Amino acid sequence: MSETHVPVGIVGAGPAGLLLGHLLDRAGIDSVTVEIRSEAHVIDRVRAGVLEQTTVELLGDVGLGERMAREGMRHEGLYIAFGGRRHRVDLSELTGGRAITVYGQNEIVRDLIAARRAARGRVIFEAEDVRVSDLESDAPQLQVRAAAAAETFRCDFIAGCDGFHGVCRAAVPRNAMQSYERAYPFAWLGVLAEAAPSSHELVYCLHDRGFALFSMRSSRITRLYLQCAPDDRIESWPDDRIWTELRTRLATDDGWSPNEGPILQKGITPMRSFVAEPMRFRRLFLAGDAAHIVPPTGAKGLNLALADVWRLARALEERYRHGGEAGLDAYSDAGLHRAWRAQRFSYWMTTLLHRADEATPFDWRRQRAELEYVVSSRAALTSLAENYVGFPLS
Ligand code: FAS
Ligand code: PHB
Repeated sequence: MSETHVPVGIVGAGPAGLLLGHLLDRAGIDSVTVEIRSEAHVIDRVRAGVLEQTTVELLGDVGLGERMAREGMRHEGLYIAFGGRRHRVDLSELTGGRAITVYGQNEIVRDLIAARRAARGRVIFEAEDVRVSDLESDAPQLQVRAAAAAETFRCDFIAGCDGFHGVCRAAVPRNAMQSYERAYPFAWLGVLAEAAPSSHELVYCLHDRGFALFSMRSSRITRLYLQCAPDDRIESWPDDRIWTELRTRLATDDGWSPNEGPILQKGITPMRSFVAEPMRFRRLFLAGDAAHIVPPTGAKGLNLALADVWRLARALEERYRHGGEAGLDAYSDAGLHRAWRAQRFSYWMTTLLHRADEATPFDWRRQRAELEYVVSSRAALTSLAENYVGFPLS
């Protein structure tokens, strides 16, 4: 077993872990990233698709914007549909010119891995037996077994970027962290279809039969979601049933409906809200889904994860350059402020646009009245738009 010192040990090579390694490298701070899955798996995993303007600017500022600028799709608006009608939300007009960009999370991960490789950054894929320990000491340990060799890294700091089911949060003593959680009585069935998107902007839809979302990945690939039961199994959703349901829920009086085509990928995602407080235990810092989960209705998860590591990298740079701990000490409060604001918005979008089985006729009529208010009030539209395009980093 070899033991090496490295300033920062990063657990998880999702968007948060990879971006942190990249930002630290630009600041001249050495790190090692360990990931249990293969490189191909983390690249092919289909997840987020909507980037806040703030995220696009951040990636552009750190040399990761070239392909995104070429292949990403800037959207200045989106649609909210109900009662058979689409209502356009002019994000740009309502926010002084800000917008979102549609660019797949897996494309960001591909760009990040290429950047790590170009910088000869240490990213260990298919790591086994990943453990963090000695968290109460000034030199926490990160242990991995890779390619049958065991390795121990003595770190100054560990960044837990290992998602909701990772080892880092689980390693924090129970009495040192409080968690807040809400599980939703529905899930999302997501599909990737080889079909040219029939709308240039996203369509969020509430139908009597439940929620549906029309999104995209490119001029050839449509991304679609529909609300299903939390315990639904993908086997009970053959492709023709999926298209019948999407056609029914998304069709609008003006004759718009999604183009159909071969389904390339499909999966079911549970819906939950989760926050762990604080986002730090001694020299372990949690970032992204390891610290907080939002339901994807507000398209905030990835954006929050990247904002966390932007903040953590700045704090570590301050620590290594000037010896200051102020940024590290402020990391958790600043992260939780942004996370709870995104939790509020994501909860609101989720309850606004999903059909809850236990809803009473009163709840259903009130939900409809809320939708009618939102699409007819400039104040409500502005609130939706500013939350959707995202707030400046802080
Ligand atoms: P990730 O979960 O992406 O990465 C964590 C990594 O850690 C993984 O690669 C995992 O394999 C690894 N890991 C786990 N345990 C480990 C261990 N013990 N040792 C080493 N490595 C370990 N967000 C948006 O902003 N916009 C959207 O449109 C959007 N849509 C979504 C749609 C779906 C279907 C889903 C599921 C999520 C969506 N999200 C969206 C949220 C999503 O993108 C997450 O927030 C994002 O992946 C978080 O990134 P990370 O924190 O890096 O966590
Ligand atoms: C996506 O394109 O995958 C997507 C878009 C908007 C969401 C969630 C996911 O709210």
